[in-house]
Amino acid sequence: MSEHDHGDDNRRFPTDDPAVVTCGLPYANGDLHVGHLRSIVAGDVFTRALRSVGQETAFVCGSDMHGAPIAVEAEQEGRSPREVALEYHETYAEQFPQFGVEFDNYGHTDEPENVELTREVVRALRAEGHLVEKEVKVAYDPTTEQPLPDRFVEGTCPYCGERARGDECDEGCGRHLEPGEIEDPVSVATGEPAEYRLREHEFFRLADLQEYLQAFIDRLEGTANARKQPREWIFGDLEDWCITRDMDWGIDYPDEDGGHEDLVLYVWVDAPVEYIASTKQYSERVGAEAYDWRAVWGEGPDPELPSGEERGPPGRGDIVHVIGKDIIQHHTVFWPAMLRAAGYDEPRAVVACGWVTVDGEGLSTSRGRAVWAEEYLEAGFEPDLLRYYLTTAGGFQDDVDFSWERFRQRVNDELVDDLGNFLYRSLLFAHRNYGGTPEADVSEDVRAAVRDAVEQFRDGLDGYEVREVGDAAVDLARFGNAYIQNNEPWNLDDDAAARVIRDCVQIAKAVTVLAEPVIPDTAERVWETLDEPGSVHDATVDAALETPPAEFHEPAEPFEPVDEDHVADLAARLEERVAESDTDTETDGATGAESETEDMADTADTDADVEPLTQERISHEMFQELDMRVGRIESAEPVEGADELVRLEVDVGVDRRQVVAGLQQLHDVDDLPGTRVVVLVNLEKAELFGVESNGMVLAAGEEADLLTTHDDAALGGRVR
Ligand code: B3M
Ligand code: ZN
Repeated sequence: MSEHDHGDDNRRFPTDDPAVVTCGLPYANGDLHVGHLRSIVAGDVFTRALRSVGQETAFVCGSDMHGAPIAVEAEQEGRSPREVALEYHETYAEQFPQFGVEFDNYGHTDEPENVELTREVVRALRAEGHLVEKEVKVAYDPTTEQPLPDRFVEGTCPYCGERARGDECDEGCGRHLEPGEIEDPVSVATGEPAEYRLREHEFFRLADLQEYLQAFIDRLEGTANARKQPREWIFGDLEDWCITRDMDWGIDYPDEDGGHEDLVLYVWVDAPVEYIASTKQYSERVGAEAYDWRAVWGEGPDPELPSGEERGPPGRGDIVHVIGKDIIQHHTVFWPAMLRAAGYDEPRAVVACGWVTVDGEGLSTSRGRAVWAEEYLEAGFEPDLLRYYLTTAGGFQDDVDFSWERFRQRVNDELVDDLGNFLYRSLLFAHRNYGGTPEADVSEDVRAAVRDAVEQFRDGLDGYEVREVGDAAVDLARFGNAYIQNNEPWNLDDDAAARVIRDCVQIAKAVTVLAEPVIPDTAERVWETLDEPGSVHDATVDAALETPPAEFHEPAEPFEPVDEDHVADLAARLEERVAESDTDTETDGATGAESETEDMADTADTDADVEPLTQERISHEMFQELDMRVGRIESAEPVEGADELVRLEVDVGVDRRQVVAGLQQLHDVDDLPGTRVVVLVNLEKAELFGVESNGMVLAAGEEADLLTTHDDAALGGRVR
């Protein structure tokens, strides 16, 4: 078992059941950019990796056609939402494969399969008694007399006070907002203040599923953010969720009783159902013997079973959702509640990635601060390079920064110098001197190194850490480079040289197999050089230790270095675009809502994984001023009204301290008591959300890994 962040009871892949990997559906209202590509490529890498450990799996997605964002865009263009959405959908369907993303099915939410399945789910929710009708305040445009759902209205977030758009506090606390919640609503179309009027809507009583969700979240696998963040909601008051909207564009609310003909379903009802619909389409195309969607998703609504209580234990399909971290709530609260109530199986894992920033600042399509899919391809770069960058630039939950210069550096240092160089020099040596794989046995050391790399790859997969999957191949190639260097086969006699080269060819083959998920095109070319039968796509990790062909072709350099001037041009173009859009928005009178991230620009070309080391030194005296003590957490509870903060009581031997720490999203609050920690006790006091914090608990990295002691240092003992 690995040390990664998956519970000990995780089953390892492959399982005996078919799996499905899904990616968050892109809204069909804008061009694809690196932000979309990060999670979509990750889904593709994850799927390929699953297949290479022998897991049967489907990989599905689709375009999200409904919802206010598309209706807004269509209105601005004076076209119908369907027309606009279909156009984007077709572009996406074409562009994903250009990045090596091979969905088994790419559908869209406006297709009949999804419409039908969605309505069936809603009918099941009603049959199970989970729907209630309520009057709510809905924003209205007083001039046009039109209701203003979701993105048609902007205002202030009632939770954090930031500017918010419709159903989402996208610049502040990130919460989902219910209709009527936004304060000081303004119509997006007219810029005029909106009014609130009472309207009748359908609500899903999530509290009915609360007990189920509490057990579900304990079982859920995936990244820590997806497993921890929802606990706050699931263990708090689960409010009713409004599932209808006053709009024309969307799936009609299945209104058998009449009175609600004018309502459509909220986009977040039908969007995730496309995961099922898309799997079903795939299954129907290849036949249920080849892949049965019901084996993954379960039986679905059962008309014979009117009451949820009679439902059996929850089914557990091997369903893995790969998403962006902004939609964790939808995938860990609303969606599993819908699935459960409708008799479908629940997700096994939710894997949520961080943002992509560009040159150290938030990606912003409206401000031109984005790298577009089309732009990248037009610049003539191989898709593999960007796949590698996005997959391995940081931990999956971390934000990853893209800059053209950093792109050049990483491609040239890691892909060209490490991976490419190893493959090229070892296969060229083998080809020139032996015409292929020399006859010799692979050494035990090299076998062990290959086995370790395979284990690293598997651990990455089982721990839902896509970067590790990518790193396994590059790390092994680095080992290979060092191996050649240390053994100097060019100075050895024939027999000894043959043994070293035999080892290197084996490493090269293993690297190729392990690299396939991240850089499939390159891996395929090397596979062909090796004259291996079939496609590396179909090879499993077992092939890493199988003997390569005795004869193979002369290799070519696997990667071309990225040229400095080329990326400088691209960077300049990007900068210009942002500057132009800044002057545009300034003349519009808009405020710089993203200015808080501006000072990060200086760090843009440093390593996105790790902060650079501080250069200025401090004196020993200064260090002595930090009074750090061994402590033990005695109690922990969430701070009311704060998403991240926990109030801790910490015993520091000579005193008991109340400390407020940002641990709520990253740790099980209930598990904290008993943990030994290191506390900075002479930090000035602070007040957070009305709670005094008297000290600081030390933690490392993005996941707030708590610093502890390993033997039994006494409480209150000084840390030096
Ligand atoms: N269409 C896009 C987003 O909010 C949204 C995802 C749907 S996934 C079911 O990231
Ligand atoms: Zn907010």
